[in-house]
Amino acid sequence: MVDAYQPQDRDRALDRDCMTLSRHVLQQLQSFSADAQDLSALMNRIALAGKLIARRLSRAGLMEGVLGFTGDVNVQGESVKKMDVYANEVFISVFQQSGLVCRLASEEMEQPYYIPENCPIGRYTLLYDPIDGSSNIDTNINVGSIFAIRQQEGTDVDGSAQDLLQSGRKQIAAGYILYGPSTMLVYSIGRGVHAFTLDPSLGEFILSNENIQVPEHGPIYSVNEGNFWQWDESIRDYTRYVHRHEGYTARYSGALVGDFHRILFQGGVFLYPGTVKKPEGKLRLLYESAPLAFLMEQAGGRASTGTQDILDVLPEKLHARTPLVIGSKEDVSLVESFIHEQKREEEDKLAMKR
Ligand code: AHM
Ligand code: MG
Repeated sequence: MVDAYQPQDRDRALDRDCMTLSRHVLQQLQSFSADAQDLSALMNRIALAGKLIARRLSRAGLMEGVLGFTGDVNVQGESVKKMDVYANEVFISVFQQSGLVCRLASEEMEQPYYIPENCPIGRYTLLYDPIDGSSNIDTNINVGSIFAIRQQEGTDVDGSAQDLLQSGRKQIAAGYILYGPSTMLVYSIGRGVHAFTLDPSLGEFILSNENIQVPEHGPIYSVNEGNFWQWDESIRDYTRYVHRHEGYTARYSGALVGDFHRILFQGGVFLYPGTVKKPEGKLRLLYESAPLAFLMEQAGGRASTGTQDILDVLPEKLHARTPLVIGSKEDVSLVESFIHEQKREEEDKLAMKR
């Protein structure tokens, strides 16, 4: 016999379907103040950007002019993909006539982009990586977008963006969108980390995981081991350690957002250390490492350069890079212990010479 349908079942299902991103922000802040409305509207626009990008990615193989390179090289010296350009412009478009964001800074633009009509009242800057992991696009593997919101503290029209050269503790919100088998948006406004899944039938991001906590330790280590020859001895020692101990498993997708997402849910550590070719690593502080560090700390984990908390790093320029070690507390500490050990040995050697 089928159980009788209970009105409370319907209420629960409806309540779940109604927990949209904008409602969740307001609920978190427990306020309808202007600031709360702003943050809710900001997240709503970012969600719209995510939906537009997800839609284009889902049909990329069927459309002309979506996949492949543009032929240009960006400020980072990397070849630009057509999807990078599209996604970069989507974020600008969704904030036009919003009155919210005066300035946007991204991986794809040498200098910040101003939306003049928003600037008299727009009090926020959006920092973002429009398509993270773009090498995955042409083979239909997951990619993401990363974002952070900061209060705007300057209106430098010379593009130097001096006020952005502050620590990640200045972020008021951060998150990412993962374009995977389903599209997910994960965010924090400093009150825990929450994940939303895009329900295609509604066209809305609906709350799927609230108050995510990363395990204290996890089995995953995520690093591009093809760079082994380029690493410091300490990072080589760490990888030798996990190779020789039971309980570790390697996962590396080539898209930080996907690798981070797995660690957030299952525990472990992601590393992109400095290399011979890139002594500061590959990842950019302001719109890759710092937003994810904000999320990881909110989820009870840690993010480090190896010697300093990522959120304390002061960037010297807009597109500054940092080494990144991020994930479960115990696993980040283990990587750091190898780095400290190497430093100590080097100091001892120096002292002996004197
Ligand atoms: P991108 O933003 O230009 O795509 O670069 C960042 C990506 C990360 O998503 C990923 O972790 C890393 O670069 C992969 O780099 P590599 O191919 O050197 O392992
Ligand atoms: Mg990136």
